[in-house]
Amino acid sequence: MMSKKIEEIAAAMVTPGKGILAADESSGTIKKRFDSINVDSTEDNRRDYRQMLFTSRSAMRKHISGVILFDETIRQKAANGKNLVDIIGAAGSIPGIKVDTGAKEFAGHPGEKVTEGLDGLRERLKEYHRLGARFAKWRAVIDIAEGLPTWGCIKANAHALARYAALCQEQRIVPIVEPEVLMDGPVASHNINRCAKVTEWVLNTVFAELYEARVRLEGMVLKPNMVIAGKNARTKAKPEQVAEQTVRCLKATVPASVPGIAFLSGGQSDIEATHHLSLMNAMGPFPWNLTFSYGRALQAAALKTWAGKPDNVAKAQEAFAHRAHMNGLATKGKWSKASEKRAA
Ligand code: 5MM
Repeated sequence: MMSKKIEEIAAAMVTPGKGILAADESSGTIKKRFDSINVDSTEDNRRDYRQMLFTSRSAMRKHISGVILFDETIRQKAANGKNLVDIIGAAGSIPGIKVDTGAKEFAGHPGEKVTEGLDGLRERLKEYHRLGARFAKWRAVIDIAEGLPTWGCIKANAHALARYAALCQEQRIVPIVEPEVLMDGPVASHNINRCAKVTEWVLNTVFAELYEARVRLEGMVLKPNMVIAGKNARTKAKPEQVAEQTVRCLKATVPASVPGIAFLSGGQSDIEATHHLSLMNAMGPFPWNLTFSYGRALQAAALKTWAGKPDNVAKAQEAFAHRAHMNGLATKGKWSKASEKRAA
């Protein structure tokens, strides 16, 4: 019964036509985003911004299956006194929560990080479930650089992801398992082939750890990076190469019992992230649904349009709805550059 419920939630999170809004920026990250539009990162501004997203009716109802929240947001009320969590639920979307406490310097491994947050996690999950969260997220980051990543870093992060996922399922919460191979590597040799090798290594390690931790794959969602060249790579890969190599890598590593894969955008432009997802879905069918769990690639246009001004709320919601719609098309392999124009 317990696992059946988890399986149903996981399936709903990756329904074709819909995807996940990652709105769980921690204090440092949301400040960076607000700095880019010259808005102070106050509690009220953060609330107003996120309220603007969650009350964007057309986006939320039609294309957003779930929203990942930060601890502050899951406890916050909208200006009219309603809980933000209830606003998300009323739109037919599932509230989720980021439960890791951040990627920290990994002792003995210069240049690498390990994600923390396992201490007290069982109790925190109980509270988040009471507050309305039905899924959670934990993000591990893996850097590509000269001599990196190390086996020690991949193993430690995969182990933590698996322990987190098992605890979530124990508490009837669907774990989003997010091992992110970063695009920001400083080395010019960080091309698509290197990303493919590292991503395959990481995903194989993560699924071995999930198996040992007795995580039910039917009740989880994987949130990986796409296989893509690093930002400083000498050669940039074509969209078709990104799609082909990502699908090849996932087929080689992700068991068919996983219901869905919701990609992160990782620093890709809005259009790139949509284009890549659409190309992949056009190559299907696959054993799992392929969808989005974007932060920047879903929010960038809306954030810029909002710019902290109440008068801009309606326009910002339109920008968000447009991006959500485009990515909804991409989950069915039906997006094209013409769709952007038609919708505009
Ligand atoms: C929304 O950003 C999430 C939280 O990041 P921090 O812990 O660094 O504040 C982040 O985990 C996000 O969910 C993933 O990176 C995917 O977002 P992008 O922007 O890469 O699609």
